[in-house]
Amino acid sequence: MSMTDMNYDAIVIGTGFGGLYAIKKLRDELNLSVRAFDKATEVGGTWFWNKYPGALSDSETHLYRYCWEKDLLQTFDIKNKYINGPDVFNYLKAVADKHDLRKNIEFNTGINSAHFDELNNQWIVTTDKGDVFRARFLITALGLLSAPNLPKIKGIENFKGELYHTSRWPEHVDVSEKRVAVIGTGSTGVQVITSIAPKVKHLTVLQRSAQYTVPIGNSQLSEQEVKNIRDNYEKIWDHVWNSALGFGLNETDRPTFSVTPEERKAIFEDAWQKGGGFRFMFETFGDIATNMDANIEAQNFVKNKISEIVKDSETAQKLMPKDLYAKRPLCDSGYYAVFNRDNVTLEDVKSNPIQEITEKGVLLTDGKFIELDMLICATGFDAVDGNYIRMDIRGRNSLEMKDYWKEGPSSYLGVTVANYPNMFMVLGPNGPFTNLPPSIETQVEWISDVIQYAQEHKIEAIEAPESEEKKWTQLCADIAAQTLFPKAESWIFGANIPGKKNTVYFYMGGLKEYRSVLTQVRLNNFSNFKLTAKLHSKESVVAL
Ligand code: FAD
Ligand code: NA7
Repeated sequence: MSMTDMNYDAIVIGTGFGGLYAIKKLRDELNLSVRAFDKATEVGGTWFWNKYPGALSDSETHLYRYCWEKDLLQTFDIKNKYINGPDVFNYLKAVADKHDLRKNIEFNTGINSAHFDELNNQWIVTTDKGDVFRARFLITALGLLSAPNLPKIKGIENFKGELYHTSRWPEHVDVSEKRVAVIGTGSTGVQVITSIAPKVKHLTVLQRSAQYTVPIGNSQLSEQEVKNIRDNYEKIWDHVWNSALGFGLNETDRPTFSVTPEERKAIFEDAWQKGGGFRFMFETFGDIATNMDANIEAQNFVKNKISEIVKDSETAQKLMPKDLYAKRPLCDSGYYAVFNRDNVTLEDVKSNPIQEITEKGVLLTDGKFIELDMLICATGFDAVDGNYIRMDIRGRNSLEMKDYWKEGPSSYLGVTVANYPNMFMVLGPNGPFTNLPPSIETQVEWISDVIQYAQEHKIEAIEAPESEEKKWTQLCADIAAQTLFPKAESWIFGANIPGKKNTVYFYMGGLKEYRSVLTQVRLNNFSNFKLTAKLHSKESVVAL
């Protein structure tokens, strides 16, 4: 490659929902030269990596896609209410094919470092193959649930059986007739456990925290239902853009205690029958996520269901969550009933922790040894900033991002970071907590607008001031504090990783409000950013 081949207008890292749209927008609408990179060997991001049995989106099929891709909506198969992992992967591959995006992507290529060159207002990006690329703009679509959390358990490296993390699931794994254990009972654990239980010889679930989960209510869509979606697409998305969560729900503000106990039970029961985790939390009552007493009502409803479903009372007791109902709401395809199977055992590894993993299996503290052929870690992710701090990212004055974010990550609008000019994040820290494709689209379109503005006004560097970043971080913290989410220990606040800063990682003000803030910044011509233009080879700051 010649030096000019290594110079681009924009570099995109990551080729999931975010990166693919960024390539298309910048290349096809702004006519920029774009180079994209992914460690993966194919597009898809989350859905390339998470090929574990039972992988399923819990956003409904017609909303877990791009709103702008209207042709594929008409032609791409919509089978079920919820789309499974392989079908999301196929959908994203179809998007890449249709728009010929692969020609801009270097697969199997990790980006090790990205350094800002202040003299030239460019990013210098180095791959794991040692190649160096330059670009004015850097778009980091690294994924917020993408850096695997591998549990540090004594002896895990000695295990001689098959060992997998769900987000690095290889093809052709056969679980049938094997003695399998799963560590982790989050969204992923719940899916993988429910899916493999009927196939394995014996399944041991190693549960640290019990979970509230409700039925997903997945079903095949009738031709008429698919037609309705296709015919009413604009209306459906209009509703999404004007909602807080972007899940297509009827978000209610009805208070839990505005109805009688009988009515309340009937409303919960109705939601249970209909299915959907976000529906159960946000379509039943408007205060479950904000009012402790309301939250307890929802907790009790699910706990009663556990008692009804699980036949063995000791197992049912172990499955009773101790925490608030204030993690990302889960849904399942028959999770609690799995524990009625003769080939499934539940171990509470909070009261009886894993002491050691040996060549042959797992040793618990009480001396019980579980012999295994396969150990599956459904132990989640170093979420949100995990992939950022794994990279060597340096901004002005060679400031390392992992140092800048030592006290917890910060951003302005979830997209930009002070001291890191011309770098734009998709789903960066303190971005919206929603069904994610609508937020990704919102951010990519805004990023494209900023870049277009910079190009048209000959601005070489655009950067969020620290004051705006501080205000945004405070706003995110204030909004989160009005909810119960910070009180439950989960990845949403960084509580799942030992040593990770327990702080705010999301803007919980809702999609509609978020979009309106972004629109306002754009209408004001990004005047609250530091915009640096190059005039007669002398730099001048044109707006502060
Ligand atoms: P990702 O899809 O995570 O893509 C990031 C890409 O960046 C990856 O391919 C990675 O390899 C690449 N990358 C990262 N660092 C580097 C580097 N240094 N060099 C090169 N490449 C790099 N969201 C929902 O809204 N609804 C759901 O139902 C839902 N279900 C989910 C289920 C699972 C199991 C998981 C893990 C996530 C789920 N999510 C869901 C969240 C999901 O991650 C987002 O919806 C969406 O797919 C994120 O897209 P993205 O492009 O931002 O990131
Ligand atoms: P989660 O929700 O972070 O769940 C991880 C699970 O793994 C959870 O039950 C953890 O218990 C458990 N875990 C993690 N480390 C350990 C160790 N060392 N020992 C025992 N158990 C452990 O990740 P998921 O992949 O399920 O879901 C993440 C998101 O992806 C999800 O919300 C969807 O948006 C998609 P803990 O609760 O910490 O006690």
